[in-house]
Amino acid sequence: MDLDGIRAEALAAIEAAGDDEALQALRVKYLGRKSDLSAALRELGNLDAKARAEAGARANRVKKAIEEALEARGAALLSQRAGALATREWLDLSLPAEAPRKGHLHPITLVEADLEHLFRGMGYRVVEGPWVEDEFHNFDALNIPASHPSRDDWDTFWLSDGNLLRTHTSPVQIRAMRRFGAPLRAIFPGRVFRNEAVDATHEACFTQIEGLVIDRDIVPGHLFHSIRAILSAILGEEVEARFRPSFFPFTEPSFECDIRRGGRWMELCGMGMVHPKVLEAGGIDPLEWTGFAFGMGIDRLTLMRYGIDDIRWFHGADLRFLEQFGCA
Ligand code: FA5
Repeated sequence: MDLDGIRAEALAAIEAAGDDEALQALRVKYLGRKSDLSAALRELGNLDAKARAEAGARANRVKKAIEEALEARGAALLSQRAGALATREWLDLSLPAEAPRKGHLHPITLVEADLEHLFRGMGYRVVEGPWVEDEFHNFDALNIPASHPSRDDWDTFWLSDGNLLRTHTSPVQIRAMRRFGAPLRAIFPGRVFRNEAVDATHEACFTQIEGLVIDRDIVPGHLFHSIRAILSAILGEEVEARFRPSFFPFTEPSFECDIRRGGRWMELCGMGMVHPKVLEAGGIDPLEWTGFAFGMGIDRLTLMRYGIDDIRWFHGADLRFLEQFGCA
């Protein structure tokens, strides 16, 4: 084939090549050792000097043209691929990001956090106890032996292994006394469980915050003052609180605190001076140390704080209720 024919055919084929593999095959076909161009170059030796120089120069121009065409087509194919990739995986980094959907704290958690903050400011440490308790910590060590009728006041969820879901946060009193000894100033917030009929002010799973202060010469006045200080910090001064005598096996004397808002009284908190038997069970000498303890219902405090009429809203699935407590 003549050189012009080789060149025309090669350039047309290169222009039509669809990918790198086809281009490589064309490179071999038109520039390889067995190509027509190589054969033509080999034949140059048979020509006389002048014709050889002329034909050699022509052959080299054809070779160069083919090489350039191969390179140009290769570059074109590469930019085609890059263009396709850019279309497929297009990303505009200047667009504003979609804001993530933010959750927020549950109203009970908000009140619990405020309580913890206030108590920490008064020098209390925060201690948590287990939800699954044993009979000893939940009852016996709190001066409630098996035969004692007051055990029936707590409708207990018993577990098959003899343990139970704690019915109040008071068992943590024993754990904390044994762990830290006296003097002690601590709160124990957390979930408690009772197999109880649910209504507007009673849940089967609710949250308490227990407080325990052990020191020398503690008197009920310390207790009343502390409770009033906390309540007015959480609810504001306009809340009325009253203390009345009550009974708990683990405190003597015992009291209950009710609060009133909007004309309605609600029982909020059990409390009293720690019973000597409980101090003993906690490994603390009742002749040397005295103390007060209280157990407050955080769910009820939250009802009062936000003017909510029914405790069942807290664990219902209605997000319209919960979303009112998110920050804007
Ligand atoms: C107790 O649980 C005692 N452990 C409190 C205590 C601690 C007394 C330390 C003395 C010393 P009581 O069962 O009354 O007591 O519960 C305490 C508070 O938890 C109640 O005043 C109330 O605010 C809240 N509470 C009780 N039952 C429920 C319930 N079913 N749903 C929501 N809140 C409840």
